[in-house]
Amino acid sequence: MSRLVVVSNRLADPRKPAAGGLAVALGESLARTGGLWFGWSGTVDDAAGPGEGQVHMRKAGSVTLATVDLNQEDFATYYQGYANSVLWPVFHYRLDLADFHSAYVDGYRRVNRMFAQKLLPLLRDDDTIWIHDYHLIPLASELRALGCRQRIGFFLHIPVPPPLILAALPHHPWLMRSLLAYDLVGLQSQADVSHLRRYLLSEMQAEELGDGRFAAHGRELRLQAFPIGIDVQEFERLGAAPEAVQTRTALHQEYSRRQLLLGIDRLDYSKGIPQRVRAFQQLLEKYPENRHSATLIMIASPSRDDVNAYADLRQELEGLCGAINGDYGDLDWMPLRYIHRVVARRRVPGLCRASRVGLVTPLRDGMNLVAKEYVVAQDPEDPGVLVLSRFAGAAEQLQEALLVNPYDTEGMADAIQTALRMPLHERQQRHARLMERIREHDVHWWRRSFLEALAAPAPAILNPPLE
Ligand code: ADQ
Repeated sequence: MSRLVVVSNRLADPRKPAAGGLAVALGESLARTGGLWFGWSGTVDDAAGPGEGQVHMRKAGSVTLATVDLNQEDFATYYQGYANSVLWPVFHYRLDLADFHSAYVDGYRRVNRMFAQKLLPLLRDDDTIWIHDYHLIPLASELRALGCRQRIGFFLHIPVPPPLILAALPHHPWLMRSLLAYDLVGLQSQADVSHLRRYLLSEMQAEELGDGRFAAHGRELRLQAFPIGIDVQEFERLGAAPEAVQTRTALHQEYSRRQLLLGIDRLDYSKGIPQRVRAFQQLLEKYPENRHSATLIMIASPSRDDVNAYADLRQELEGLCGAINGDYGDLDWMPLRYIHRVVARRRVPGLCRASRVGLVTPLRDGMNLVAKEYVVAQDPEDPGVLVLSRFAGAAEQLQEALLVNPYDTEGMADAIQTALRMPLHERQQRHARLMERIREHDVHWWRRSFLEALAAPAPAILNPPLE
């Protein structure tokens, strides 16, 4: 069996309970074959010059973790700059928030090149390489330029916008062409595949060969949707553990006469958090019977605080929450509890289960794992209702959720009201269908199906060097 080499911007220890589905999935695949996990150490260290980080190697069980430090300039240009102030907003359709600077793209290229140089000597001939996410799009083309001929797959965790949005990205021909160095590109949804397909045809004059295969610039690329799932069994185990039960019981006691609504996100403008708060306000306004009886718990963990758009969002949200609590709150009831913190992973299932409504309302999201976690945490006899943005990748699979347009405040308030009033048999039916799909397409299915597709016979034209 060929060794798996996973490359992602950040790593997790595969032996420790992981904070999210991705770390679990990757850790497990690696532990199975004994593999190598390569990426940034998370440390910024100016000892080395730009693009000259040290590699640190350590073992975690059968997995070797190889990490590289970043110099301050690399961190500011590659990570904060091009990855999080250019690619993240553009791929989430927010051209207005993108901050284009040539120093950013230079840093991004430099770090991808450095990663390729540091990774290459660690590779074996029969390795299978699986590269993750927008930080590392050009990594395969940098590896190919150094002579790497191993099978390389790429999975993008964030959405792909329509071709004309991508085309607004300075350097998009270079960036998108670097995708051709991969043997397989995996995306979250059919919508993403359709956008990238149209980009390849219109901007890259690719030839469509059928079955998701394209030829361009003398190379062949395969495109396919692999919607990421969660580790259902692990999440169920977590839900049955004492901490989850305690969290649920404490919330039930505290809110015995009230219905809880829940939002859990990273504090990110793509997650539609202010829009959700406005919809909740509209709910209280339009359906006053919910005053004193509904409480929205919003847990938004700090994220990328040093990028301007995130600091602005935090201020906006604090103002909004304060205003709603001031306008509608009473001595014995606060409509909104806003918590700017990460909650311990073991408490997430309890929080979800105690909530009658799960609000997952991103403006754009590659998938959104919270939607799946919320459903899995429910009691099948008395399940809560998922209100889900149609613009989350998860909406393609989770059609039995109440699908909403997060830009339509009133429509969202109506959907929340429907969720709060939904009869038991309808909640049960919807929940059962959602569970079926989430169980079938769990994180293990995702990993297996991607790696099987990557192992499929090689394209006819394999790896001629990029010009
Ligand atoms: P993210 O944007 O980080 O991931 P998401 O899919 O929602 O988002 O997963 C977040 C994970 O972190 C979930 O497991 C959730 O429970 C946890 N989490 C979030 N906020 C938390 C908080 N405040 N406290 C505790 N835990 C919290 C990117 C893409 C997504 C895609 C994933 C996986 O943006 O679209 O689903 O990768 O591919």
